[in-house]
Amino acid sequence: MAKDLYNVAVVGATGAVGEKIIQMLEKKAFPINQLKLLASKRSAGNKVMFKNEEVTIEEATPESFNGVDIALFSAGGSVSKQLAPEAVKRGAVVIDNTSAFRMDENVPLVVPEVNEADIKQHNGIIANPNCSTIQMVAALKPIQDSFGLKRVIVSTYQAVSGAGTQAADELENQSKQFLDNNELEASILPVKGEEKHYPIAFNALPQIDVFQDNGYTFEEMKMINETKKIMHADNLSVAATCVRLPFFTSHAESVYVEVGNNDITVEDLWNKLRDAEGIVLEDDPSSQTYPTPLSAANKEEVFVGRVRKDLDQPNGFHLWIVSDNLLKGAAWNTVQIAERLVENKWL
Ligand code: 25A
Ligand code: L14
Repeated sequence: MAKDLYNVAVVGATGAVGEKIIQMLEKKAFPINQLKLLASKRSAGNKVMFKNEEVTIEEATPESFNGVDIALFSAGGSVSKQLAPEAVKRGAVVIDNTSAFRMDENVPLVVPEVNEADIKQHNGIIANPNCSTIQMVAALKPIQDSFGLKRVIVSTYQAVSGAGTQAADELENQSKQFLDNNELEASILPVKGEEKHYPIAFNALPQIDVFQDNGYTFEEMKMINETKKIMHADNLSVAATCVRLPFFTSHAESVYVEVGNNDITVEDLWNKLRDAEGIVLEDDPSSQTYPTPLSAANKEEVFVGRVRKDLDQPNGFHLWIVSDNLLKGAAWNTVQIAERLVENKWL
């Protein structure tokens, strides 16, 4: 049977996530007729290889989307707010990697292993969740389905690449400065546009994205609100503390959950996690087996280890969840949504 082919645009093609999207489209042999690579004026004219052919980066404008079937956005929230409606107006379906539309009730927020069917409800825009949220809900879904889920408390250990290519460059430069006994120059992290910047090299920063009036950061509120939306669980208690650490790739998370009853064992959780789509269980203390940011980098799956029963709370468990923030956390989840969109003919 002949496959339909689609005209696909990548917005933010030169960014940390955009580059990975291009790689995943090629790796997964996504059915592409024409690929348009869009970025800001700064990058227009640069060339990128796709399937052994050169593609020239163009400046993203409303007219760029004429004839585009699927547009994958990863150029920041303000670009999405401005250009995603223009793409939809021209007949494209947008899969958006920014926080611009995630909590809009007319926009499905999707992790295919968790809520694939929500894609069908789209009105032109489908949102890709926050990276830390994606890996957590992917691992919690099989637990929710089998045992119920009442409470989640998460602390994250997040890579610099989530904040873009400039943040990754900053870690590299500061690491050299530190080892050379020079002063550390900080101008990007914790948040590019904010007044104060702190060094990330050999440090830990308890701020990812901007502070909200309630004392939580926006990254923490994204984890709280998006988890409830994706898991269809308005009554789930969720608390988050998000911390940036000095490594380039993969987010790690220490997650405490309370399940629906007191009789569940670690073996019960292992069995469900072992069988779950997209999850790899790496959990054997006797052989020091557990995932780390380096071991998860460049892999598509979500890795889970250190599953323990709480010593005081009979329905409480602790888990360690690690995944590549630019792949399952962003580019792979986006391309996966695009795959499900075309396979199910939900375009
Ligand atoms: O606004 P937000 O939501 O907080 O997002 C902040 C940043 O997070 C990244 C992305 O950074 C974004 O800018 N990001 C987005 N979604 C993400 C996700 N899901 C995510 N990170 C993790 N998970 P980035 O630097 O990796 O990528 C930026 C991309 O967007 C393109 N772009 C910027 N403005 C645009 C635009 N595209 C279209 N129209 C616009 N108006 C950008 O292209 C890049 O592809 P570029 O040509 O501007 O960038 C080329 C090189 O220039 C560097 N650079 C970026 N910003 C500046 C800059 N250099 C100087 N000054 C700048 N202000 C980049 O390093 C890039 O390599
Ligand atoms: O909301 O700075 O998808 O690491 C995730 C990564 C926002 C920035 C999002 C970071 C982005 C965040």
